[in-house]
Amino acid sequence: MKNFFPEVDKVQFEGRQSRNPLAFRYYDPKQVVGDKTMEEHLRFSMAYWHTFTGAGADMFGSGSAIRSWDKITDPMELAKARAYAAFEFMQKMQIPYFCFHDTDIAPEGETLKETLNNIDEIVALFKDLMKETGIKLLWGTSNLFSHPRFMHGAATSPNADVFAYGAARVKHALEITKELGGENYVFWGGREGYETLLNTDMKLELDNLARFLHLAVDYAKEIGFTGQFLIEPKPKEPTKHQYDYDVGTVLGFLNSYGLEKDFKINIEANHATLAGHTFQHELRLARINGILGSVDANQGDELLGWDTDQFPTNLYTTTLAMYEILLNGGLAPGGLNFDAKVRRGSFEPMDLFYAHIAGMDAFAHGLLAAQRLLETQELEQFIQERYKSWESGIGAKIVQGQVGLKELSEYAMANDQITHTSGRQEMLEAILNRYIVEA
Ligand code: XLS
Ligand code: CA
Ligand code: CA
Repeated sequence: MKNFFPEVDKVQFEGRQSRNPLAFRYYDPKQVVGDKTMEEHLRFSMAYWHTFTGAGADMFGSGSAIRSWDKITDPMELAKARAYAAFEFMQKMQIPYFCFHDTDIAPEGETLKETLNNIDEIVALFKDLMKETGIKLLWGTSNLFSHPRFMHGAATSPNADVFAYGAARVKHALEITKELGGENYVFWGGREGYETLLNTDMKLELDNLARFLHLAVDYAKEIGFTGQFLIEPKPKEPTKHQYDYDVGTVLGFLNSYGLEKDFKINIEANHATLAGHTFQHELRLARINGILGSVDANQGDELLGWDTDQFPTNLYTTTLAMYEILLNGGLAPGGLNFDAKVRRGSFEPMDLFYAHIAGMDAFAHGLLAAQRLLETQELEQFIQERYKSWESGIGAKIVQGQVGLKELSEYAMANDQITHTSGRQEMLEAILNRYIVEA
């Protein structure tokens, strides 16, 4: 294997006392936490697009990142060099999974056929590198949003030719995901939404989106792809309104179109906050509905109203996320995919290491705090006590469907002096802080 990162050896666990920025202080892959090792709980994945094709460009400036492979001018040779660099990076970081869009890995050709051939060539190289390193594919996807042909959407385009083109891409992306043993397949509706209702047939667009997803499910069955299908909600950006707005919206959509058995949800932290929810809210809603499938681990910035895709370093958030994930019984076959990019000013290759270490340690720390919180049941006991009026008396009768409005009215007449107990929010927040500090 080539050596694109000669400055770094394998990043190892050194423990809390370590001051080595190229070591893990919390993430110890083989440490057993509850019933699994950290590695099994966390199932970390690297996002190929941010870490190996992103260059730090933004609306106001071009790419700033220094990447030695970017000197290569032939597009296919560049794609191959990136693949070698990516597997070297993941190996050194002890990251067991990766995710990619078809367009991340190979250049676009003159024709659809040529584009798919370019992708296939890199897929063959991935296959070898995966075999050599043991690194696996968490999920594959097709990018149906960057190219101008998708300006009005893909599955929801007013132009049926675009629907057909998108279908061809998904067909191929499913085939390569299967070829690489991908454990999931993601749909993020990048341009599946609208800019204005003045030009939009919303009913036809939603029906077509459902048709598109049904076609994918049918084709997966046909070729024997058994990975989990995931939808990744996002409320806006790039479109003003995205049809996969948030978990609640996607849940309703899946149920209305008979897709609920075939899909789970890939929740991205920054998309949750863009939708005006906490990350924990989205995880909770998916979990209690049995559709929490996977996570795009990142964070937004409270002061910026867009999708900043920052590395997750907020322990409060990672702890609450891991709490939901543990209550979900884990994420497998999903995982924690770092859909995160280093800041434009963090332009050196070393920053890729520091960023992933920060994210992995933040989630490992969160896992330890959450596991402890579940073991002591401090929160769960409080919640159980808070809802105890539902376990007996009138509460139990309501739950069991034994009373109607008439009986409830009679009960209320005789019990109209209501007593409450405190919600103790501040006390609970202090308890949570204690678990995080002590983990
Ligand atoms: C963009 C999305 C995208 C999906 C995969 O905001 O996060 O990267 O995860 O298409
Ligand atoms: Ca994402
Ligand atoms: Ca994002």
